[in-house]
Amino acid sequence: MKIRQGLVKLSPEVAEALSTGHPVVALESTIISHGMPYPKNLETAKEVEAIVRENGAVPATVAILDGVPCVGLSMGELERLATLGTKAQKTARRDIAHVVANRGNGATTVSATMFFASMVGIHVFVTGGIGGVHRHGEETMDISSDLTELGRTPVAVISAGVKSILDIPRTLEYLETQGVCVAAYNTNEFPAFFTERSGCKVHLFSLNDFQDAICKSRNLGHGLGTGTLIAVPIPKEHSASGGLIESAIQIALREARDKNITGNAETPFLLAKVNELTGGASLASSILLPVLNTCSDIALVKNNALVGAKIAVALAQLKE
Ligand code: PSU
Ligand code: MN
Repeated sequence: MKIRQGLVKLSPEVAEALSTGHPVVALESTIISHGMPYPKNLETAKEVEAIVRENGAVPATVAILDGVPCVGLSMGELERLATLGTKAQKTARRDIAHVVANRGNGATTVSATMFFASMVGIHVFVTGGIGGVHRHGEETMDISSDLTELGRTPVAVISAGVKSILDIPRTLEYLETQGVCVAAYNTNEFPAFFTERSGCKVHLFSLNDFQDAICKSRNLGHGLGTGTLIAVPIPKEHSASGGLIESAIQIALREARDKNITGNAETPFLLAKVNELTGGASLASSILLPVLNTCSDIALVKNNALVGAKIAVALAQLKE
């Protein structure tokens, strides 16, 4: 691993883990800055890091602070990012150069986090949900750069799938075009984030399969070079609250269709409507993102952290 001095800052713990082959799990930071209000965001970020540690891996939260891309944040840095909230710039791949050049503070999305993870040699990355193809994306071309990143960066992304406010079947089509291996954890159906089922079939993987497939995709020829998307279905104990949110999403989608609300007006409409229907607290900030960060979101990201840490540990053992 060769990183030009000063380009990316590794925390001492992450640097040590990478140099000794200890398992490391990357974590994104848009979920912290834009996904939840302070102090819930800080609390959740700390809990997710703790779950990764408890399961034998080192967490590496990625963010750009004062123009310096950081892989692994200290408690002070995590606190700073959490209090900055939406003042930190939501940073996807295309925004990286701008934030760095302006010595700004950037919260990395899935695409930017994958980029930095891969750059420093981290192969496993955990998040809540990834971006996808928006509904009516065939007209608006609103397709998250998370999908193209998965097509070009060899990192395994563990998530709960894609929220149904997005177009799940088209998201999977697009990932197929990008050559991305999409798998679900212990099932052959891609989950719909808040519910176990989307109706879309994908590869079924168990823990051992992941280990094998991630390694093989890296080692085949010059490496496939693509990422892997691993979707973990919502745990049974949260399926009741997840189901309620999903029903609210379906009602909101119907209303948007009836009122002919489309294009970039649709996501804010859906989020506000679901918030109203579920009596969700403080979702105002999430209007900025195609996300609904609720209690179920937090439960999901924690569950993904557990699975991701296990995959990272299994991968590290395989290399020995
Ligand atoms: N989906 C979620 N929660 C999130 C995001 C997506 O359920 O927090 C965030 C992630 O950081 C993801 C980004 O990478 O939104 C995608 O944004 P866009 O659609 O603008 O590419
Ligand atoms: Mn977009």
